[in-house]
Amino acid sequence: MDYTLSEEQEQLRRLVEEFVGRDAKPYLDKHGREDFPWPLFRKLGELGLAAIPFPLAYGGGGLDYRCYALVLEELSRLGTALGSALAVHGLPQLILAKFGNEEQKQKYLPAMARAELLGAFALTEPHAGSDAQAIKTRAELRGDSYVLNGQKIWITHGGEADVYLVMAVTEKGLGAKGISAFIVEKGAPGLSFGKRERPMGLPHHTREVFFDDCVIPQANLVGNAGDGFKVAMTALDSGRITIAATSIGLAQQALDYALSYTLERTAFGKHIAEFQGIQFMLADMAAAVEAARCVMRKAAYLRDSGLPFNLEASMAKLLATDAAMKVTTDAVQIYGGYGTSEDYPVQELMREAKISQIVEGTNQIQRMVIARELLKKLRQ
Ligand code: COS
Repeated sequence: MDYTLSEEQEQLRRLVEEFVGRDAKPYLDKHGREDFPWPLFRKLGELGLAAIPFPLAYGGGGLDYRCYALVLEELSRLGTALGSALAVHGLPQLILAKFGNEEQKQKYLPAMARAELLGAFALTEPHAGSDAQAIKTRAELRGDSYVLNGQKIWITHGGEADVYLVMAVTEKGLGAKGISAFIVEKGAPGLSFGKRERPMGLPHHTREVFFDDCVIPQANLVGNAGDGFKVAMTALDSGRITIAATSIGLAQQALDYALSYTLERTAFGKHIAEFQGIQFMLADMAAAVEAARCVMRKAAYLRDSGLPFNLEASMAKLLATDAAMKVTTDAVQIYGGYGTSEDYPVQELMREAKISQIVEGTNQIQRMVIARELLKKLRQ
């Protein structure tokens, strides 16, 4: 496994760096982060960055997860506004690419790759977050339609997205085997959205999603009835690599801000970079970012090689988001009072780091997955 970037990867990184400097940062500085940044998302499509690891045959980039992670990391130097949008858009793409039938792939994947359609992933419910099997949204087959009733919460891109990958119960009492996955298009009768939620550190657009006798064609079932839990877990395994990548990008940015600041700010007649207390903080921050990056790249490498990777993906998510929390908190500390000011960027990065420890499986869930995998290996 090679930790250096190939020429192709370096070109890709530079393409994203230029996009961030030329388009994304000026746009977000001007318009803020409250609303979904549609022009930037469309631009990602034009640049061929909206479907990096998905099949060429359906308009995707056909690149590997290491490239995808690299793009997400570089984008997330802006904070996670755009990186997490791309990562979330990737969950329904992954599910359709892996479990969708030919008709579903043709219908959605090319348009999602061009960023003409935005995707969302709808699993979480008010009483079912970590315990994903406990979802209550029902889907009943009536004639040649499914009728959905229930509620989802904290849905990133809720109300904005065109294509929702929704997990719902098709047969009660079967636990995981009673859950199925569906495509619900925006505009489906009986689909509506709640008010905009304002989770700390997620810059834009999560909403509740309601299904009130929501009618969708039977053809919108993805995979077989009863496959939905495995479909969702499979997507989250890969999603955890992407959350690790976005967290590493924002942690690296916080570290870079802190490093520069220590050479600007003076105290007691010298730059604060001269104080060993500050130097030790910088060293620990850099070590945490680099360690997380190595594990994240290993998880991506295993996935690219067709090897089991969910243990490493959970480790990467755990280490990267904890590193992001530590590094951004220390960056605020190094900036002192200014670090808490909205006029400086590091407090926002710290807020974003906090939510990264919760989304796509809390870090307690990652520990459960890691321990299960370790014990499974021992029992084999
Ligand atoms: N990939 C494929 N299949 C998986 C899987 C995975 N990663 N994890 C579990 N499964 C399968 C199991 O093999 C089992 O199938 P069989 O009965 O055929 O063996 C089935 O799914 C049920 O598995 P299990 O009993 O282990 O499920 P649990 O309810 O114990 O849940 C955890 C497992 C906790 C790992 C799961 O609920 C989880 O990841 N929760 C967090 C959800 C999350 O990330 N939410 C955030 C949403 S997006 S912001």
